Amino acid sequence: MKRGWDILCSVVDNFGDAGVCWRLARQLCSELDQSVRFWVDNLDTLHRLNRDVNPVLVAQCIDGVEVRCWRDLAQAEPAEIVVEGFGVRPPPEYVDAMVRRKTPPVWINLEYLSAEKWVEGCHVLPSPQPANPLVKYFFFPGFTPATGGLLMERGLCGARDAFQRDTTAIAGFLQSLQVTMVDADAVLISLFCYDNAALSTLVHAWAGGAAPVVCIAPEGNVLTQLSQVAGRRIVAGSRVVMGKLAIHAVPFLELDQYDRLLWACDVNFVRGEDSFVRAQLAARPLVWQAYPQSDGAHMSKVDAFLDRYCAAAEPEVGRRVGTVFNSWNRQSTDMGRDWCALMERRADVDTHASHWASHLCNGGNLAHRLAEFCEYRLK
Ligand code: TRH
Repeated sequence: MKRGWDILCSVVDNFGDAGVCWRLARQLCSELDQSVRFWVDNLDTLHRLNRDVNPVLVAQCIDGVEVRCWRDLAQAEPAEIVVEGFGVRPPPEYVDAMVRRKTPPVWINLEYLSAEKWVEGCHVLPSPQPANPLVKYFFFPGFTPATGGLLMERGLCGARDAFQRDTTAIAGFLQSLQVTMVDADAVLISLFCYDNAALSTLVHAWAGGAAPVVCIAPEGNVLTQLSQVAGRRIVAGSRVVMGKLAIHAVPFLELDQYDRLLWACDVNFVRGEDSFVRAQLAARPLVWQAYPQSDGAHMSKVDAFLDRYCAAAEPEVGRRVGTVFNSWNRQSTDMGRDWCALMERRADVDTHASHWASHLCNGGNLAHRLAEFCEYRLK
């Protein structure tokens, strides 16, 4: 049934919150024919993910989604389903209007992704609101049937496979980024990470290794870090050679282009939440940096993911993957050595990444599960 949705997105920092909420909004429209308003407080960030978004318009329709400016939310009549991304608080006027609705909206708090076991016990738990008669439901993405699943568009795996088989399409894509593969056997790596003290040792391992490496780094904090390691200024468009390593700095890509980058590369360094999921769905090996938390809580997330990711891997391959993830997240000087050990088993790591992606593609689809849950609550 066609329902009205309000998706509320506040961009605290970085791109992940907008990336996840925007993906959900698009998929609800295109695959489930839902009517979606997307309320966002930072149109500039959304514009970087999708250049069709005009950052100065307070209302516009993009990919079937009505994109609206957050400041108009207080005056809006709430939709049948309200999804707040990552606990963002709607303005009190809007909540009052939710209370006044004849049928209360289904109110969802879309949570952060974690592979930890406790997520299953909290998924779809109701949270009665102390100040009003509304009930909010926690909706957790996750890797098991007892969670909300992952965001993945219908046809994603088919499009990825077709692209990965099409060497002309890959060459054309790399050319569009002005990346030249001087050596066809070079290991192609995309690099997206938080500030990480282990980057220096990794770059030196790439530069001094036996195999040529091409590292594609989209614009952002990573270019500042690479500049420090290389001892020269690296900006979008720069190409820097250090021994066996060629660094190509490219502009920040739109979401769909970024997917292509992940599909094209042999290994993807990703971070946070959304690029982390997209790299898994790219069916290529990944190295994930979790969003660092001062109390070290991110390491539990890394361990929980590794438990699932490596469960079906050959033990030695799983061990090497785990060692690299740990060194990267602990920002250890062992990172260079651990990377080399991982690459010794490159073929097995590739196969494992491909099996994992198939496992995910056959698993839960978040947009569909969320729509089913809301429909059930509305009936
Ligand atoms: O930007 P992030 O660090 O976002 C994070 C996470 O969401 C984290 O959970 C949250 O707590 C923190 O912000 C505040 O990393 P993430 O989640 O991978 O989001 C990056 C988005 O940017 C993702 O949607 C992919 C997209 N992207 C592009 O579209 N083009 C690019 O060139 C790059 C590098 C990324």
